Amino acid sequence: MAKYLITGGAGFIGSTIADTLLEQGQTVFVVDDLSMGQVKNLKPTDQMHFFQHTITDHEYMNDLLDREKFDYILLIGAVASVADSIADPGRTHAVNAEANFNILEHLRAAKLSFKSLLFISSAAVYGNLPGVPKTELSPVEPLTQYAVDKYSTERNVINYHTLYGMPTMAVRPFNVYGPKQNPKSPYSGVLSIITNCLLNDSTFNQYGDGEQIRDFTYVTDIADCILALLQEPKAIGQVINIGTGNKASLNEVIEIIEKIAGKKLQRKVLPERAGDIKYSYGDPSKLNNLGLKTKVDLNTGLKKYWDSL
Ligand code: UD2
Repeated sequence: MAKYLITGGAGFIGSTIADTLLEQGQTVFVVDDLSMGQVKNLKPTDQMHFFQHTITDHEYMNDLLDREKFDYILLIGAVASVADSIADPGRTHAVNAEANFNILEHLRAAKLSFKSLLFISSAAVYGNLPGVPKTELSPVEPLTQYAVDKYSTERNVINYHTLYGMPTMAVRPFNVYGPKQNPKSPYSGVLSIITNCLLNDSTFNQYGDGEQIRDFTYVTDIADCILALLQEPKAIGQVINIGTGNKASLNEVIEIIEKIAGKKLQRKVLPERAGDIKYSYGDPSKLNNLGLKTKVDLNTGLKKYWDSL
């Protein structure tokens, strides 16, 4: 059995991955400052080691890496929202860029060996340039601090493979949804905000005309692909989109959820949000060519998500 480090492991995606690893009998170390993550997301088993700490404490992270000698490292801890990064670019940079750079650089300088490291970048790096679906070779246009930091860390992660031979990789998930996404923050993913509004009969603030396009991807699909990629030698040194390859407008998604919930969403239409991307969906061929693909379609995923609430 192997030893995994998950930064941000108490959060939405990180804790979903941790659940799967614990089921496999692996040992999981989580570092999370609980700014978005929640202790209740973590299964309290002997194999789970939780440290409530910020990844921006470089000395702390370096000591942990030296001491524990992880087999696999998952860099998931992040200011997870585009809007949040616009509100606080300084903190975003410290968490999403500097903390990850410190980890990479410490692994190199201290000559720590590990089996593989995966960084969760984002489809947000593609920005608003024309040309969809996005492939990994599409030009990038990081429009916000969130996207800039995701892109720069992604480059570092790949360069530490090409320059120093480290077994690293990065993925660009499209919009992730599903159980455990924290709806309390106004900066949470749109689907958790919508379901929360439906449950509480509160009004949903819709930014723009609702015709923005996204590829909504179910969280267990993201988790399964990530865990498979960690074991895939062909993924080393690569940047890989993770998405379904299907697209839906916000209006379409709302229509599906309304049917599932059996009620209408009250909406207030506001101007488009600064830094927002209009059309975001990708081509998952590179993932598929490695024998991996998402399994949960939007109708099934939204039903599963609604039933979990
Ligand atoms: C999401 C992820 C981000 C990144 C990216 C990759 C979240 C919070 N953000 O950014 O981490 O990986 O996808 O593609 O999951 N909207 C409303 N009302 C609201 C909230 C959102 O109308 O209350 C709109 C928003 O203006 C946008 C769309 O819904 O057009 C999706 O917004 P989002 O914040 O869920 O995600 P996005 O695509 O900015």
